[in-house]
Order: sequence, then structure tokens, then C-alpha cells
Amino acid sequence: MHQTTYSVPGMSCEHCRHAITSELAHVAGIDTIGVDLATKHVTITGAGFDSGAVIAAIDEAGYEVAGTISQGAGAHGDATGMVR
Ligand SMILES: [Cu+2]
Repeated sequence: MHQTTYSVPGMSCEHCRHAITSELAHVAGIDTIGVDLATKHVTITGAGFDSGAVIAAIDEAGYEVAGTISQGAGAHGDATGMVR
């Protein structure tokens, strides 16, 4: 099981959440998609998703991935300096 959190500063509302989750639904290997509008983080878990495909899907939805916040099992908070 992999977990990766991406920073997507352009997200702001439920429309953004819906647009991103519906694009990510087409990416293979994803189990769960977590969109946190407060922190602007998208957290993906799954057994074998391709990070490039995730970033491409978010881009397809109309949002830019500013960076990868964390990778692996346990998330830790080093994402205080968000780019906007
Ligand atoms: Cu929105």
C-alpha cells in the first residue's frame, strides 16, 4: 500500500474536489482519494498507482500539482510553506 500527498493550491471548493476526484477515478491502482480543501492537499492511497498518472489526471481536471508533500505510510507535517 502506497500513500502519497500532493499539494494542489488551486483547489478552493466542492467543485474542485469533484473535478479532481472524477479525473482520478480513471487512474489505475488507486484505492482512496482524499481531498482536503483547507490544506489544499490531495492524498492518494493504493497498491500500485503511478504518480505521473495522478499528476496528469489532476492537470486534466484543470489544476496544477505544486509538489509532493509526503510519500510512504505515515504523513508528517512539513507543508507549512504553501506556494500560492
Ligand atoms: Cu472550486
